[in-house]
Amino acid sequence: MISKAKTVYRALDEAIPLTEPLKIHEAMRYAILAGGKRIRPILCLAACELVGGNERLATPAACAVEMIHTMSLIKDDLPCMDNDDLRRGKPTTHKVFGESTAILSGGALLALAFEQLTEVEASSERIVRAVKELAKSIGREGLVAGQAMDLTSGGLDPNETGLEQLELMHLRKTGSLLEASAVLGAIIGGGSEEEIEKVRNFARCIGLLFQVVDDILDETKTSEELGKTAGKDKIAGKLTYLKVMGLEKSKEFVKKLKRDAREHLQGFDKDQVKPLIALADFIANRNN
Ligand code: GRG
Repeated sequence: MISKAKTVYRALDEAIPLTEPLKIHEAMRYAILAGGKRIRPILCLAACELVGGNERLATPAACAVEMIHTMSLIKDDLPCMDNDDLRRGKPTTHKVFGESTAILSGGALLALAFEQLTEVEASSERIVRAVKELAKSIGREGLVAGQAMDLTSGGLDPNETGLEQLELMHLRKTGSLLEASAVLGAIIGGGSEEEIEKVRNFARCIGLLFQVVDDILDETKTSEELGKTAGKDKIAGKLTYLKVMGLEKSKEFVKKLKRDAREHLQGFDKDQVKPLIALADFIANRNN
Protein backbone atom coordinates (compact mmCIF):
# COMPACT_ATOMS: atom_id res chain seq x y z
CA MET A 1 0.00 0.00 0.00
CA ILE A 2 2.83 2.38 0.86
CA SER A 3 4.63 1.75 -2.42
CA LYS A 4 1.40 2.22 -4.39
CA ALA A 5 0.70 5.48 -2.54
CA LYS A 6 4.19 6.70 -3.47
CA THR A 7 3.65 5.78 -7.12
CA VAL A 8 0.42 7.80 -7.09
CA TYR A 9 2.04 10.79 -5.38
CA ARG A 10 4.80 10.93 -8.02
CA ALA A 11 2.30 10.63 -10.88
CA LEU A 12 0.05 13.36 -9.42
CA ASP A 13 3.03 15.65 -8.85
CA GLU A 14 3.95 15.22 -12.52
CA ALA A 15 0.37 15.55 -13.82
CA ILE A 16 -0.18 18.92 -12.09
CA PRO A 17 2.86 21.11 -12.69
CA LEU A 18 3.19 24.57 -11.16
CA THR A 19 2.31 26.47 -14.27
CA GLU A 20 -0.03 29.25 -15.46
CA PRO A 21 -2.64 30.05 -14.24
CA LEU A 22 -0.44 29.80 -11.18
CA LYS A 23 -3.07 30.28 -8.48
CA ILE A 24 -5.26 27.50 -9.88
CA HIS A 25 -2.35 25.08 -10.14
CA GLU A 26 -1.16 26.00 -6.65
CA ALA A 27 -4.63 25.31 -5.26
CA MET A 28 -4.91 22.01 -7.15
CA ARG A 29 -1.52 20.89 -5.83
CA TYR A 30 -2.29 22.12 -2.32
CA ALA A 31 -5.46 20.06 -2.20
CA ILE A 32 -4.19 16.87 -3.80
CA LEU A 33 -0.63 16.57 -2.54
CA ALA A 34 -1.50 17.29 1.09
CA GLY A 35 -1.66 13.70 2.28
CA GLY A 36 -4.76 11.57 2.48
CA LYS A 37 -4.86 7.80 2.68
CA ARG A 38 -5.01 7.31 -1.12
CA ILE A 39 -7.53 4.48 -0.68
CA ARG A 40 -9.17 4.98 -4.09
CA PRO A 41 -6.03 4.97 -6.25
CA ILE A 42 -4.59 2.04 -4.29
CA LEU A 43 -7.85 0.17 -4.87
CA CYS A 44 -7.62 0.96 -8.58
CA LEU A 45 -4.02 -0.29 -8.89
CA ALA A 46 -4.67 -3.42 -6.82
CA ALA A 47 -7.79 -4.30 -8.87
CA CYS A 48 -5.79 -3.91 -12.09
CA GLU A 49 -3.14 -6.32 -10.78
CA LEU A 50 -5.80 -8.71 -9.50
CA VAL A 51 -7.02 -9.34 -13.05
CA GLY A 52 -3.51 -9.68 -14.44
CA GLY A 53 -2.69 -6.11 -15.52
CA ASN A 54 0.34 -4.20 -14.29
CA GLU A 55 0.41 -1.15 -12.04
CA ARG A 56 1.84 1.20 -14.69
CA LEU A 57 -1.15 0.56 -16.93
CA ALA A 58 -3.65 1.80 -14.36
CA THR A 59 -1.61 4.70 -12.91
CA PRO A 60 -3.38 7.44 -14.95
CA ALA A 61 -6.74 6.01 -13.85
CA ALA A 62 -5.54 5.89 -10.25
CA CYS A 63 -4.62 9.59 -10.53
CA ALA A 64 -8.02 10.31 -12.09
CA VAL A 65 -9.98 8.83 -9.17
CA GLU A 66 -7.85 10.73 -6.65
CA MET A 67 -8.46 13.94 -8.62
CA ILE A 68 -12.22 13.36 -8.45
CA HIS A 69 -12.00 12.56 -4.73
CA THR A 70 -10.02 15.78 -4.12
CA MET A 71 -12.47 17.82 -6.19
CA SER A 72 -15.34 16.46 -4.08
CA LEU A 73 -13.53 17.29 -0.82
CA ILE A 74 -12.81 20.86 -1.96
CA LYS A 75 -16.51 21.32 -2.76
CA ASP A 76 -17.70 19.51 0.36
CA ASP A 77 -15.68 21.91 2.53
CA LEU A 78 -17.11 25.10 0.97
CA PRO A 79 -19.21 27.44 3.14
CA CYS A 80 -22.34 26.57 1.12
CA MET A 81 -21.84 22.85 1.91
CA ASP A 82 -20.19 21.60 5.12
CA ASN A 83 -18.37 24.89 5.80
CA ASP A 84 -15.17 23.33 7.12
CA ASP A 85 -12.04 25.28 8.02
CA LEU A 86 -9.80 22.27 8.34
CA ARG A 87 -9.13 19.19 6.22
CA ARG A 88 -6.51 16.65 7.28
CA GLY A 89 -5.48 19.09 10.00
CA LYS A 90 -4.69 21.87 7.52
CA PRO A 91 -6.74 24.90 6.37
CA THR A 92 -9.19 23.94 3.63
CA THR A 93 -8.51 25.02 0.05
CA HIS A 94 -11.03 27.88 0.09
CA LYS A 95 -9.56 29.16 3.38
CA VAL A 96 -6.12 29.44 1.79
CA PHE A 97 -6.98 30.47 -1.79
CA GLY A 98 -10.48 31.95 -1.53
CA GLU A 99 -13.78 30.48 -2.66
CA SER A 100 -13.59 31.32 -6.36
CA THR A 101 -10.13 29.75 -6.77
CA ALA A 102 -11.25 26.69 -4.79
CA ILE A 103 -14.29 26.21 -7.07
CA LEU A 104 -12.21 26.70 -10.21
CA SER A 105 -9.44 24.36 -9.06
CA GLY A 106 -12.09 21.71 -8.31
CA GLY A 107 -13.42 22.13 -11.85
CA ALA A 108 -9.90 21.85 -13.25
CA LEU A 109 -9.32 18.62 -11.31
CA LEU A 110 -12.59 17.19 -12.64
CA ALA A 111 -11.59 17.96 -16.23
CA LEU A 112 -8.03 16.73 -15.78
CA ALA A 113 -9.27 13.44 -14.37
CA PHE A 114 -11.06 12.62 -17.62
CA GLU A 115 -8.09 13.82 -19.67
CA GLN A 116 -5.89 11.40 -17.68
CA LEU A 117 -8.28 8.55 -18.29
CA THR A 118 -8.06 8.98 -22.06
CA GLU A 119 -4.28 8.52 -21.78
CA VAL A 120 -4.56 4.97 -20.44
CA GLU A 121 -2.93 2.32 -22.66
CA ALA A 122 -5.99 0.17 -23.32
CA SER A 123 -8.38 -0.49 -26.18
CA SER A 124 -10.70 2.40 -27.02
CA GLU A 125 -13.67 0.22 -25.97
CA ARG A 126 -12.20 -0.24 -22.51
CA ILE A 127 -11.33 3.47 -22.23
CA VAL A 128 -14.87 4.54 -23.20
CA ARG A 129 -16.28 2.08 -20.67
CA ALA A 130 -13.97 3.44 -17.98
CA VAL A 131 -14.96 7.04 -18.81
CA LYS A 132 -18.65 6.15 -18.52
CA GLU A 133 -18.09 4.31 -15.24
CA LEU A 134 -16.27 7.28 -13.72
CA ALA A 135 -18.79 9.83 -15.01
CA LYS A 136 -21.68 7.83 -13.52
CA SER A 137 -19.95 7.65 -10.16
CA ILE A 138 -19.78 11.46 -9.95
CA GLY A 139 -23.08 12.76 -11.25
CA ARG A 140 -26.79 12.43 -10.61
CA GLU A 141 -26.49 8.78 -9.50
CA GLY A 142 -23.18 9.19 -7.67
CA LEU A 143 -21.37 11.78 -5.54
CA VAL A 144 -23.76 14.62 -6.40
CA ALA A 145 -26.83 12.52 -5.54
CA GLY A 146 -25.26 11.30 -2.30
CA GLN A 147 -24.27 14.80 -1.26
CA ALA A 148 -27.75 16.12 -2.05
CA MET A 149 -29.31 13.38 0.10
CA ASP A 150 -26.83 14.05 2.90
CA LEU A 151 -27.53 17.78 2.91
CA THR A 152 -31.19 17.07 3.60
CA SER A 153 -30.70 14.06 5.90
CA GLY A 154 -30.35 16.20 9.05
CA GLY A 155 -34.10 16.70 9.15
CA LEU A 156 -34.88 12.97 9.02
CA ASP A 157 -35.85 10.98 12.09
CA PRO A 158 -33.42 8.04 12.57
CA ASN A 159 -36.25 5.98 14.10
CA GLU A 160 -38.36 6.38 11.00
CA THR A 161 -35.70 6.38 8.34
CA GLY A 162 -35.07 2.95 6.93
CA LEU A 163 -31.68 1.38 6.61
CA GLU A 164 -32.31 1.25 2.88
CA GLN A 165 -32.34 5.02 2.56
CA LEU A 166 -29.22 5.40 4.67
CA GLU A 167 -27.47 2.77 2.58
CA LEU A 168 -28.50 4.41 -0.68
CA MET A 169 -27.05 7.72 0.49
CA HIS A 170 -23.73 6.12 1.38
CA LEU A 171 -23.61 3.93 -1.72
CA ARG A 172 -23.79 7.17 -3.68
CA LYS A 173 -21.76 9.56 -1.57
CA THR A 174 -18.88 7.29 -0.56
CA GLY A 175 -19.47 3.99 -2.32
CA SER A 176 -19.83 5.16 -5.90
CA LEU A 177 -16.28 6.47 -6.28
CA LEU A 178 -14.74 3.56 -4.37
CA GLU A 179 -16.65 1.21 -6.66
CA ALA A 180 -15.58 3.10 -9.78
CA SER A 181 -11.95 3.11 -8.58
CA ALA A 182 -11.88 -0.68 -8.34
CA VAL A 183 -13.92 -1.25 -11.50
CA LEU A 184 -11.68 1.11 -13.52
CA GLY A 185 -8.66 -0.92 -12.41
CA ALA A 186 -10.34 -4.18 -13.45
CA ILE A 187 -11.46 -2.77 -16.82
CA ILE A 188 -8.02 -1.36 -17.63
CA GLY A 189 -6.25 -4.48 -16.39
CA GLY A 190 -8.14 -6.51 -18.99
CA GLY A 191 -10.57 -8.24 -16.64
CA SER A 192 -13.40 -10.43 -17.97
CA GLU A 193 -17.06 -9.49 -17.35
CA GLU A 194 -17.22 -11.95 -14.49
CA GLU A 195 -14.03 -10.58 -12.92
CA ILE A 196 -15.21 -6.96 -13.25
CA GLU A 197 -18.49 -7.82 -11.49
CA LYS A 198 -16.70 -9.63 -8.66
CA VAL A 199 -14.47 -6.60 -8.18
CA ARG A 200 -17.55 -4.33 -8.23
CA ASN A 201 -19.28 -6.39 -5.54
CA PHE A 202 -16.12 -6.43 -3.43
CA ALA A 203 -15.86 -2.62 -3.73
CA ARG A 204 -19.53 -2.15 -2.76
CA CYS A 205 -18.86 -3.95 0.52
CA ILE A 206 -15.75 -1.84 1.04
CA GLY A 207 -17.77 1.34 0.46
CA LEU A 208 -20.32 0.48 3.11
CA LEU A 209 -17.60 -0.80 5.43
CA PHE A 210 -15.84 2.54 5.07
CA GLN A 211 -18.98 4.42 6.04
CA VAL A 212 -20.02 2.29 9.01
CA VAL A 213 -16.48 2.56 10.41
CA ASP A 214 -16.57 6.32 9.78
CA ASP A 215 -19.79 6.62 11.77
CA ILE A 216 -18.37 4.51 14.62
CA LEU A 217 -15.22 6.66 14.69
CA ASP A 218 -17.22 9.89 14.67
CA GLU A 219 -19.32 8.71 17.57
CA THR A 220 -16.58 7.15 19.68
CA LYS A 221 -13.81 9.73 19.21
CA THR A 222 -13.93 13.04 21.02
CA SER A 223 -14.17 16.32 19.11
CA GLU A 224 -10.64 17.14 20.23
CA GLU A 225 -9.21 14.00 18.67
CA LEU A 226 -11.01 14.59 15.40
CA GLY A 227 -10.23 18.29 15.06
CA LYS A 228 -12.08 21.41 16.00
CA THR A 229 -15.05 21.18 13.65
CA ALA A 230 -15.52 17.41 13.59
CA GLY A 231 -16.71 14.87 16.12
CA LYS A 232 -20.00 14.78 17.91
CA ASP A 233 -20.93 18.38 17.12
CA LYS A 234 -20.45 17.77 13.43
CA ILE A 235 -22.62 14.65 13.25
CA ALA A 236 -25.30 16.00 15.56
CA GLY A 237 -27.58 16.81 12.60
CA LYS A 238 -26.62 13.86 10.39
CA LEU A 239 -28.12 10.48 9.83
CA THR A 240 -25.61 7.76 10.78
CA TYR A 241 -25.52 3.97 11.14
CA LEU A 242 -25.18 4.38 14.88
CA LYS A 243 -28.37 6.40 15.05
CA VAL A 244 -30.27 3.86 12.95
CA MET A 245 -28.90 0.54 14.30
CA GLY A 246 -26.86 1.35 17.44
CA LEU A 247 -23.19 0.65 18.24
CA GLU A 248 -23.29 -3.13 18.75
CA LYS A 249 -25.22 -3.86 15.55
CA SER A 250 -22.96 -1.45 13.64
CA LYS A 251 -19.90 -3.41 14.85
CA GLU A 252 -21.53 -6.69 13.80
CA PHE A 253 -22.27 -5.14 10.41
CA VAL A 254 -18.55 -4.29 10.02
CA LYS A 255 -17.68 -7.97 10.54
CA LYS A 256 -20.32 -9.12 8.07
CA LEU A 257 -19.15 -6.66 5.40
CA LYS A 258 -15.55 -7.84 5.80
CA ARG A 259 -16.67 -11.47 5.37
CA ASP A 260 -18.83 -10.61 2.34
CA ALA A 261 -15.99 -8.60 0.76
CA ARG A 262 -13.65 -11.60 1.01
CA GLU A 263 -16.25 -13.92 -0.47
CA HIS A 264 -16.56 -11.79 -3.60
CA LEU A 265 -12.84 -12.36 -4.25
CA GLN A 266 -13.10 -16.13 -4.27
CA GLY A 267 -11.72 -17.69 -7.43
CA PHE A 268 -8.91 -15.15 -7.89
CA ASP A 269 -5.24 -15.95 -7.36
CA LYS A 270 -4.59 -16.15 -3.59
CA ASP A 271 -1.51 -13.89 -3.70
CA GLN A 272 -3.11 -11.24 -5.91
CA VAL A 273 -6.06 -11.06 -3.53
CA LYS A 274 -3.86 -10.17 -0.54
CA PRO A 275 -3.49 -6.41 -1.21
CA LEU A 276 -7.27 -6.03 -1.49
CA ILE A 277 -7.86 -7.99 1.71
CA ALA A 278 -5.21 -5.82 3.38
CA LEU A 279 -7.03 -2.73 2.14
CA ALA A 280 -10.36 -4.02 3.54
CA ASP A 281 -8.66 -4.70 6.90
CA PHE A 282 -7.08 -1.25 6.82
CA ILE A 283 -10.46 0.36 6.21
CA ALA A 284 -12.08 -1.69 8.98
CA ASN A 285 -9.31 -1.03 11.52
CA ARG A 286 -8.36 2.56 10.67
CA ASN A 287 -8.59 5.25 13.30
CA ASN A 288 -9.00 8.30 11.08
C1 GRG B 1 -19.74 19.07 -7.76
C2 GRG B 1 -19.61 17.33 -9.58
C3 GRG B 1 -19.54 17.68 -8.15
C4 GRG B 1 -19.30 16.70 -7.27
C5 GRG B 1 -19.07 16.88 -5.81
C6 GRG B 1 -19.46 17.77 -2.84
C7 GRG B 1 -19.84 16.53 -3.52
C8 GRG B 1 -20.29 16.60 -4.94
C9 GRG B 1 -19.78 15.34 -2.94
C10 GRG B 1 -19.26 15.12 -1.59
C11 GRG B 1 -18.62 13.80 -1.56
C12 GRG B 1 -17.91 13.52 -0.28
C13 GRG B 1 -17.12 14.60 0.38
C14 GRG B 1 -17.98 12.30 0.22
C15 GRG B 1 -17.27 11.87 1.42
C16 GRG B 1 -16.21 10.97 0.96
C17 GRG B 1 -15.31 10.57 2.05
C18 GRG B 1 -15.63 9.34 2.77
C19 GRG B 1 -14.22 11.29 2.33
C20 GRG B 1 -13.15 10.88 3.21
O1 GRG B 1 -12.38 9.94 2.47
P1 GRG B 1 -10.96 9.46 2.95
O2 GRG B 1 -11.02 9.10 4.40
O3 GRG B 1 -10.14 10.81 2.82
O4 GRG B 1 -10.47 8.44 2.00
P2 GRG B 1 -8.56 11.05 2.73
O5 GRG B 1 -8.33 12.30 3.53
O6 GRG B 1 -7.85 9.86 3.32
O7 GRG B 1 -8.26 11.24 1.29
